This record gives sequence, C-alpha cells and structure tokens, in this order.
Amino acid sequence: MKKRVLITGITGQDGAYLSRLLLDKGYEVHGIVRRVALEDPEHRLWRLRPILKKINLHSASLESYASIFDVVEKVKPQECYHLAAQSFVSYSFEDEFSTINTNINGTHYTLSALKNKAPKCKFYFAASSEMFGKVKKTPQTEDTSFYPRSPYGISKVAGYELTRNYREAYNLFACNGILFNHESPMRGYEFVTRKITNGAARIKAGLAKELRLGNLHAKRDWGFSGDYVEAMFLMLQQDKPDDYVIATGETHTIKEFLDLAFDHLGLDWHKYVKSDKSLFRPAEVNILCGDYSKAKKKLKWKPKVNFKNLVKMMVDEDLKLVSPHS
Ligand code: GDR
Repeated sequence: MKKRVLITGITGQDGAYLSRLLLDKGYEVHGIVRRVALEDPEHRLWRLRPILKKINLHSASLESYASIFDVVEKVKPQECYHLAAQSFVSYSFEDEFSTINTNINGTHYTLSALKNKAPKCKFYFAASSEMFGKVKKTPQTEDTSFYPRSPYGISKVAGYELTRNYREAYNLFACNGILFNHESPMRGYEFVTRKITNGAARIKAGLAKELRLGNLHAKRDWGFSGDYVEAMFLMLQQDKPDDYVIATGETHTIKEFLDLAFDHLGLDWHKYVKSDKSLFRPAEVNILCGDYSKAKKKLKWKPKVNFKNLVKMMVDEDLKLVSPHS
C-alpha cells in the first residue's frame, strides 16, 4: 500500500517541489487547495501542471475547521506537510488581521483535525526565520530566542508554539522546520529574488527600463527550495519529532543579489534599479543567517545549490520565459 501524504499549500513553490519529491518516493499525494484554484487551474495551478494527473486535490479553506476536518477524515494521511499560509511579509502589514487569523487558525485547525482523525500522522509545520526578526544572535540556531517584526512573523511564532504544544500535550509526531529564505525559478513574483531575476531578464529583453525595489541593505540567508523540501521530508523520517533550522549558513545583501543577477546578463544594475521609500517595510528584519549544524548532524542534510548558482538558475529561467524564442 502506498503511503498517503497530505500537503496544505501544495500550489506554492515548496508544495510543487515537495509533491515531485514524494511522488518519486512512491507516495500517494493529496493536496488541499482553495475552491477558486480549482475553478481557475490555468493561473492558480501552474506549478503543478506537469504532475496534475498524478496528484489528488481537495478543496478546503484554512479558515474553516469543518473543511479541513473533512479532508483529513477522508484522506487519513500518514504524513502531513502544513505549508499553507499568507506568506508575503510586506502584505502582512497591510492586512494584519487576515494574516494572523488565517495563519494561526489554519495551523491550529490542521493540528486539531489530525489529533482527532489521524493521531499517528506525522506533521510538519513551515516555521520561518522571520520568527527571529530583530535577531538576538548571529548565526541563529534552534535555541535563539524569537523577536518577530511583522504580523507574519508573529503568526509563525504562534504556529511554532502550537506545533510544539501538540507534540508535548497530545503526543503528536509534530516537527517545526525553521526555514530560512528559499528560492527557485518557481518563486512567486512578489518576493525580492524573483522580482530581481524577472526584472533583470525583462530589462535585458527590452521589455522594461527600470526596477523599483525597497531596502537594498537587508541581508538574507538564501537557499534553494528543491534542497529545502528534502529537509522537510527527512524531519518526518526520524525516530523522534524535533525542530530544525534549515539554512545555508551564508548571508548576502540584496545588492549582492543584484550584482550577480545583472552581471550574469552583462548589465550594470545601478543604471536600472531605483530604491523606492514606499516599498520599505514599517519594521525591517535587517540580517538573517542560519546555523544548520543540527540538521547536518541528525538529518545528514546539507544544501547543494550555492548562492551563485541559485541566482544564475533563476536568471536563466526568467530569461527563457521573457524571450522564449531567442
Ligand atoms: P522575506 O522575503 O520577507 O525575507 O520572507 P522577501 O523576498 O519578500 O524580502 C527579503 C528582503 O528584501 C527586501 N526588499 C524587498 N522585498 C520585496 N518583496 N520586494 C521588494 O521590492 C524589496 N526591496 C527590498 C525586504 O525588505 C526584505 O528585507 C520570505 C518569505 O518567503 C516568508 O514567507 C518566509 O517565511 C521567509 O522568507 C523565510
């Protein structure tokens, strides 16, 4: 019998890489999507297009306990990866109520439904380096205290604590993956890396003349999503549930990202990029850098794609997309 897995947020970047990984490993893959996504597959399911026939999609909403409960009862998963969230930090300042309600309740509903209908199911929560916020220490480890700087970060701290509490109170096999930024050619266009690689490719192809960004001084620890979903999988294959930092251990500024992306196309970003105050966040996370020693030791995991190759991979793919015939 195939192992059944349920993925919330299956339509996102990580959902797409994780589904492929689990299909390759012989899992029966189930995913939760919003009803609107099923009605508009062309736009909302583009990342899953090549594997749509191989996976099972169920419509449910993170805002409805009843709908999550029904899917969990029907699928009775052995593993559940809870990736769904309002995940764009900037937007969380504009709509803090819905970010906080959806993200916290969605995690709580999923945990509770599993406890009631599939208590042996292993659970993964997509926690985030945003929880470290105004960092207390660099690099950040599993023991670094949290200081979130956005409604999104706050919602992730609550999700992290819910996950830990279900593990301790109800004996659920529940893990927190504290993932640092992770990118790919399937990254959403609103995040800074994709905005840069897409913007640079459009400028190269003559389709745009400038690129407006916010704070160029922030530093992030950027890895490759395809590597990070392997760490998620490994967490659920251990004997005991635990929490892990997943990162590369390197930090770079947005300017460094710009250097590599534009250089790769033979362009000088200073000529095209404008820093626009209206794109700055009300509270910024200035530096993130993760220490993944625990994952290395216990999961035998390490990142394979380095910063340079990640930027190149994204620029090359975006160039193909904007100028498909060249
Ligand atoms: P982040 O990713 O907030 O770290 O969260 P994002 O790419 O949005 O921002 C990274 C940094 O770039 C600065 N920045 C800009 N960001 C965006 N989006 N657009 C811009 O124009 C721009 N200009 C500068 C930001 O201020 C910030 O400092 C991501 C998300 O995937 C979260 O869901 C996840 O939890 C964390 O990574 C780990």
